[in-house]
Amino acid sequence: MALSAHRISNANIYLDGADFFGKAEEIDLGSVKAVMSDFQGLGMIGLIELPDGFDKIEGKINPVLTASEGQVVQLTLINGEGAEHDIVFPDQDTKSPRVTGKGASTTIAFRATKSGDFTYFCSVPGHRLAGMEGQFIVTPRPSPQTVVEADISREPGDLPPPIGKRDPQTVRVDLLSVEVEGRLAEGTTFGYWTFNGKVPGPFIRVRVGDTVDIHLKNSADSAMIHSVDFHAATGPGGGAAALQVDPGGEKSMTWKALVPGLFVYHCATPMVAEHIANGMYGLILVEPEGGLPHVDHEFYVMQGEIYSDIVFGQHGSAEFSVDKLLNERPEYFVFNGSVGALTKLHPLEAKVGDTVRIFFGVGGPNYTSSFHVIGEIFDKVYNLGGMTTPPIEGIQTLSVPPGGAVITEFKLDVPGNYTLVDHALARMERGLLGVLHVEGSKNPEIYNGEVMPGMGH
Ligand SMILES: [Cu+2]
Repeated sequence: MALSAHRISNANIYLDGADFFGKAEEIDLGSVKAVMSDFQGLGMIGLIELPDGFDKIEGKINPVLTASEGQVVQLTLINGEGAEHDIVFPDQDTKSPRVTGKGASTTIAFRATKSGDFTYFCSVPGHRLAGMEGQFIVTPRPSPQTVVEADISREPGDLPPPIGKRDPQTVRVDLLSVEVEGRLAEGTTFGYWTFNGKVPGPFIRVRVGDTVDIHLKNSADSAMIHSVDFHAATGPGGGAAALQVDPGGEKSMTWKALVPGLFVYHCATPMVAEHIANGMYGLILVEPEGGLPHVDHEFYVMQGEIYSDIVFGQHGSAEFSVDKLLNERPEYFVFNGSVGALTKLHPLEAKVGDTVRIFFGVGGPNYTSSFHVIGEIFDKVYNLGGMTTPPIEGIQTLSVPPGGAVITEFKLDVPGNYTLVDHALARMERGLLGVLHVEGSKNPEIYNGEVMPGMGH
């Protein structure tokens, strides 16, 4: 077993081959101890503890540390005995302060700038010779072809057709967790974690009474464990208790859809908020018996926050910031994963006279949306995504919490552009905007005025 540091920009240290999910755990690696501290809570600091006599190790294997090129590595070194120690990564130009005395510790963070097979060691004279030395492997960045500005935004029309009338059955659902560098905004990319390569994940559609046969695969080039929690499922973790999947692995289970409604699903691997913030959320509709009334268009929209290390609008390759996440200070708010996803890239399209239904959910992970379509009134609303009570009618703005959803329906009477917003409108300035473009004949009886350029047109 080796201590390996996968993508620890937020100080996660993962132990290859150790099943540590869900608990803080001490794992004895023989000569070196790795302590997962406060694993489910804030910080998730991995500790390397040097027990008594560590510097007398002869011929014993020191932990192999791994990271990917460009990633931030954070380590805490704890002194297990009285002598002075430090840890040096000479090829990364990094050296910790010395720690003196039992229990003393130091934390260092550095970016793994070079890829290759390197060593780390203690620079106190004689300690390296005595065995305080280990391997530090930095895997190269993926080739540039895989980090072009991929459009990770799911199109709002990308959802399966209605189920309608049929008997309950078993429905196989395949999800693939993929970590991908994608376009966050013009000139800015972000390291997304996704279901099936897009944000939000695929829209899943079943009917009440169906059994979902979920198969979750984790891409072999993932750095993280991933999982899925269905809010539509009844049982531990909404499935996540049975569906924690290592990179390259696959797990499956079945669960029965007992209650109709629109539900969120999301990755539930610690730090859960990070996995959600990086894009791992989607919606599952459990249709009531007989299905929903016919409409002309159905759209799939989800809201989320992006906690990038670089500020809103700054160009470059943005990395996730755990500090901003924990302080609930997102740089970006987005519909369908990126700035412009529902304006420039994939606007919603309809015609005068059409009826539309928007399946709207909030991945979050932290902010409640005040969902509103400027220039429209929701004729019918399945509030909070519930479908066992009649819809409410004639609604302007909907409060949709993180991990919550809503179904809205309305008819289009007047041509023009209708703007999808969170009516906490400061978020529009951080990227949260969508457009429903409606073509057709004017309807002066309902709206009679000259629309100014750029204003709803
Ligand atoms: Cu995940």
